[in-house]
Amino acid sequence: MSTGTIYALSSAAGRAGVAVIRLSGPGAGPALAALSGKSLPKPRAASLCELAHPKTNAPLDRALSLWFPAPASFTGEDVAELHIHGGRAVIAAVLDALGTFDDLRPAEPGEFTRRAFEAGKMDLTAVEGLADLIDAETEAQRRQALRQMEGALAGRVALWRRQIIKLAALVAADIDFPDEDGVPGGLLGKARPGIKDLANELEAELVCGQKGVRLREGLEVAILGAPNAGKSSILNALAGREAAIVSATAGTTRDVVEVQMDLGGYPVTLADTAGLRDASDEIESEGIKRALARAQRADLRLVLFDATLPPDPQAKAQVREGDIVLISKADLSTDTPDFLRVSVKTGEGLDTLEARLRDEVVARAGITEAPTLTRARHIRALEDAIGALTRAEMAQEAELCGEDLRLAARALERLMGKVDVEDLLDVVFAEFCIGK
Ligand SMILES: Nc1nc2c(ncn2[C@@H]2O[C@H](COP(=O)(O)OP(=O)(O)OP(=O)(O)O)[C@@H](O)[C@H]2O)c(=O)[nH]1
Ligand SMILES: [Mg+2]
Repeated sequence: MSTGTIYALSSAAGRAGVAVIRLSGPGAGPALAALSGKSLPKPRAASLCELAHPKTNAPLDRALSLWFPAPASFTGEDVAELHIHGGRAVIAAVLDALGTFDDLRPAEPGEFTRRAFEAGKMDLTAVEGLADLIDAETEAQRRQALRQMEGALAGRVALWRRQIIKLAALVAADIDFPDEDGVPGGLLGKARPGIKDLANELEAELVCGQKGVRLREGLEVAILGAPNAGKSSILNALAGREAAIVSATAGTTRDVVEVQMDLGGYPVTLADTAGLRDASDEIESEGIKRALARAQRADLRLVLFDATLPPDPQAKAQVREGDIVLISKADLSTDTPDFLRVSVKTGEGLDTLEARLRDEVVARAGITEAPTLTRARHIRALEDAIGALTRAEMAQEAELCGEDLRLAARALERLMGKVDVEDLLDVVFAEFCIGK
């Protein structure tokens, strides 16, 4: 439980037109009154004030203040906001003045949001959605985070939980009236199809959930091929800048070179790697080891074959289902094999490659409109719920079935942060920066 009155700069650090300092807790009102030298302004209306240091009376800044009395505030407590000029010295002076109040202290990272959670203003998935919204770098990430913050995921989870509770009531009735319908265990038999349907629905959700997690974390695309096949040239062409060194010397790229891209709203990390061959050079061998490790964990791989050479056997051995196979340096050879031909010299095939990449990324991370799981934590909770539902469906006795349904409901409650949250909270809120 977080207590006392906290304050922090809630806008980004550094020079800006306006900076926002936020206070939350019982001391917020008295501090605002003392700094502005007048009584509290009308709730939720901007009011102009001259801020002065409470001890020395020296003027600090002319500011806008906002007053949100409890409980109608972000944290559910008394909240005051100061919109001051965003110069570093102004911010430092106002924070310094706030530090002179005995009952005020600087906020911990995420502490404002934590108070909102503890006041029941947000469930844990909404808190995570807010953290993701602040961190969102692409359009698709922003949409996903906003939906989650607005409770789309929580709404679905609550619906599933209600279904489980209904099924549990049916099973409990079976314990109380075991011979209902003249058939022993009749009600348990009635509950079974519902349990199975729900387990299937959650199972389908897991598949979408993997996409949600990928969208949140970003996808990895690795570029593989023989030395000199033109991998770095492709990376540079896709990135639109000279991120990696290109040269006619085979074995130029040693380390993994990464470029972050926004492909149609989806975040992608493109990784150029060392050309695959049996290298005797120690540094190059290490580079090849890294290339293979990267290829292993990549969501998608581009495998290049030089149009002027016979297909390289080591690169060929790497090709697996789902990879995009490319023929590079298409300008140097007119052969037309069945693969996508590209040339960075003439630009041939580059648009097609980009469109293909985008399609593949959308297929792996694309979310349509349904809210979805976005974190490993959500996936685990859902897997626990599915496990418990599957056991419940197979249970021969109503007591055992009821117990597993209870466990399934508990897994969903954990997802929303309603139970077993203590160790989770520190992890979730540590993602926030101070002032959020
Ligand atoms: N004509 C032509 N030359 C190309 C093309 N793409 C790459 N090259 C040339 O091929 C050579 C190797 O290109 P890189 O992009 O460095 O190849 P790489 O696969 O990264 O090579 P390593 O890092 O050594 O494994 C350079 O001289 C490039 O200019 C192309 O589309 N057409
Ligand atoms: Mg290279």
